[in-house]
Amino acid sequence: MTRTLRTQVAVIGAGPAGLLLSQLLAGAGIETVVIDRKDRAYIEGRIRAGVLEQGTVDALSEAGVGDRLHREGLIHHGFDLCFDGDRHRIDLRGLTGKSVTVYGQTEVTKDLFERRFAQAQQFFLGASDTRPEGLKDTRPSVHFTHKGRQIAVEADFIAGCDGFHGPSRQAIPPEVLRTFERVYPFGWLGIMVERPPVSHELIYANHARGFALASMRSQTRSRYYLQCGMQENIADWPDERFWEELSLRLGSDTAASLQTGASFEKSIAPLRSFVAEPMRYGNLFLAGDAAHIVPPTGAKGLNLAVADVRLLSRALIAHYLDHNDHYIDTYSQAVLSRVWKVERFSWQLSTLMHQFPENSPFEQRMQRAEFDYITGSEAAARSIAENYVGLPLE
Ligand code: RFL
Ligand code: PHB
Repeated sequence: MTRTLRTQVAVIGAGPAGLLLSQLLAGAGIETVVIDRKDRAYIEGRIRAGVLEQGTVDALSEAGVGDRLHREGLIHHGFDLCFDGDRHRIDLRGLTGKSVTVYGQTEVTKDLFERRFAQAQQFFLGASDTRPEGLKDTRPSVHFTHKGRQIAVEADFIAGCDGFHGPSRQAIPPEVLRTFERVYPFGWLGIMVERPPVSHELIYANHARGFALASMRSQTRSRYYLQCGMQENIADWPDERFWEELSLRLGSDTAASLQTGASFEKSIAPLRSFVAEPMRYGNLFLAGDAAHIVPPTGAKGLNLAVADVRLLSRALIAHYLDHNDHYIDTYSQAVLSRVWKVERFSWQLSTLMHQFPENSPFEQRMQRAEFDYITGSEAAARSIAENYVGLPLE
């Protein structure tokens, strides 16, 4: 027998997009039910993003989950680009007046979960076979199995915040949905280590052996990435090999300060640019990775998900509180206009900073010329900086 529940907004996905949307709507007195296929510990442990734009920090603060972020987040006023050993600082604050905050996605989701649980949010975690249905109806619904029971959640709207592989985007008929994609011919091999970072700011390096990134989560915990082949196996990357390769790519001056140790997480992520249009179909709205993916080079994925949710929450709040559907009707268009700009930046920085197997000497010279332009022109550096700190919401 199916148990049927009724809510205002059914949210599929309890990643940062779904949790924040639920939290923002709760602040306006709008009821949500959140459904995810994974459990809380799994979601909180998923190591991903590390850099938050000011707009993301503001959104989390407004949602009432900014306390620990303000206490523990590291404010960064710049970062380094390094090309064939030449290192250049992008002075974010000097060029834009803004900064970014280093605070892990794991911590963002922990803060959001804690808040949603404290407010007795209705969650169905560990759900399987989730299916959004009746998207063009006035009462769409989400069906799934939870602890062996069939559940149907009837809602006014469904928010598809279920990431790249989730069912929401797939529920949009193929003749309506248009997708755009670029898959990069390499991945990122990432490790986490309980050691102080090699530098107090992030370093993005393009070396003849491939890209490297020196990042961090705190003053004592570092996150490093190496460009690697798509077919590579983690088992072929014992820590010693990782440190050796990272030292080569960062260059001897930087590597001299590198504190190595045993990694406690190691994974390979593919790099992809992807956009699905439109982001609304009937009463289904897509937000975050469900609608778009950026390669991680610009640190934009989580920030983009938060920006979507800010616009979606505004649209739903205007619908319920002001009986105004203007923002609902313009949601897809407004979000996509910003999404494409962020896609462009992430693609540009990825193209500049990686070794592409297919690159001819011409493309290599183009990369070098672009790096020299950025380091020699304040206008070019400011363009990088204004994108990195985050474009305005609209
Ligand atoms: P998420 O986080 O993927 O959450 C989606 C949720 O939906 C659930 N789900 C389902 N639920 C029910 N039924 C189903 N059938 C379902 N299928 C899936 C999933 O379990 C999950 O809980 O998407 P969301 O919320 O849109 O958030 C997006 C971000 O997670 C993502 O964009 C970032 O992590 C990307 N990213 C980075 N973003 C940044 O802003 N700054 C960074 O520094 C940064 N670094 C990164 C990154 C992503 C990385 N990887 C591994 C892809 C570094 C890496 C290595
Ligand atoms: C990270 O710390 O995981 C990180 C930082 C910057 C990026 C991507 C990932 O551009």
